[in-house]
Amino acid sequence: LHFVQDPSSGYTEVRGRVSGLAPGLHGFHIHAFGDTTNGCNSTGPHFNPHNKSHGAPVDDERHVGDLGNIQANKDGVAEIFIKDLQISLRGPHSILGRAVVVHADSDDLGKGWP
Ligand SMILES: [Cu+2]
Ligand SMILES: [Zn+2]
Repeated sequence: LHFVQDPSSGYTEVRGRVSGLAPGLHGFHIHAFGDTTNGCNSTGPHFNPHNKSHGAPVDDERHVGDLGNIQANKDGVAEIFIKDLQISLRGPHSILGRAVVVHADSDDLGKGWP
């Protein structure tokens, strides 16, 4: 995965590909800590510097780390192209040193799952 931020617009692009997935939707988040020694557990909660509720990437009420779902094709490959205004590569919203987590399950985008 590549993360590139446009300094004028503030948009951060996430581009790349994840393979080895089950076909379908998978939650895709930035978690608070870059510690993967105990799998997903040691990466902490979704990166949430403003103490908001979980949501969809397009929602105002969302965690900064809420990047929604990625979709794997029948070969288990997800092509990723996300543009997001909340994650950043510097400042208080910086995701540097944190973890990118791809979940086995889909993210319901705040409609009932943390
Ligand atoms: Cu997550
Ligand atoms: Zn969240």
